Amino acid sequence: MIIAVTSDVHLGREGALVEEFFQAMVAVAEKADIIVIAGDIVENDGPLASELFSKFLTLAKKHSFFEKLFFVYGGMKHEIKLLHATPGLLLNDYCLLSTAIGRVVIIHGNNIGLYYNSEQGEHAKLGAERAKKNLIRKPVNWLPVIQENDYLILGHLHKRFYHEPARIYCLGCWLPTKDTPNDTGYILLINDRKKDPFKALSYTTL
Ligand SMILES: [Mn+2]
Repeated sequence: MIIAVTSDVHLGREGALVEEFFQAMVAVAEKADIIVIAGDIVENDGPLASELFSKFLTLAKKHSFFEKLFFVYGGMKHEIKLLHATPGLLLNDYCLLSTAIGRVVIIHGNNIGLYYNSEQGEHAKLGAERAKKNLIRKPVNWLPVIQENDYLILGHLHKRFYHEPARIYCLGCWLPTKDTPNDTGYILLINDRKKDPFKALSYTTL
């Protein structure tokens, strides 16, 4: 199984890499069995965000990947409103996949004690590790009980890293970041048949 995951596109926000995102999705869609958007696909439910979101869905239908899409809720009520107004979408608070490498749990991350902007660099890794440990110790009612062996894939921080020992992958975003270009414009591919299952693809090389 090949899972494509990305998050925090923020369609409708000034500077968001919209065309780059569209093109990258078309490029990876063929390879992927499922495409998970882990929250914050849109900035709000305003006219620009709505228009760009419709454009994305039209593109998905045209290139035959609409049926592969799965949306995980992000951190904003406006987004949920827009997603709910669109018929035929697969939506949930999380995406849980049983794969050959074990369970892969994809959530946005805003409501598990991950703080945007307060956790940078190595601290982001530690913050994510702490959040996962908390979920294991104190399960929450909107998620399956998380186990240590689960791979946890997160958005929200707008940072991109793989914390391998803790089995946590943070996805980055589609907003321009001058200082840390490594965070912007990536799609994570998880191939559960490979020895090295995680591979991040940049839109610049797709
Ligand atoms: Mn975001």
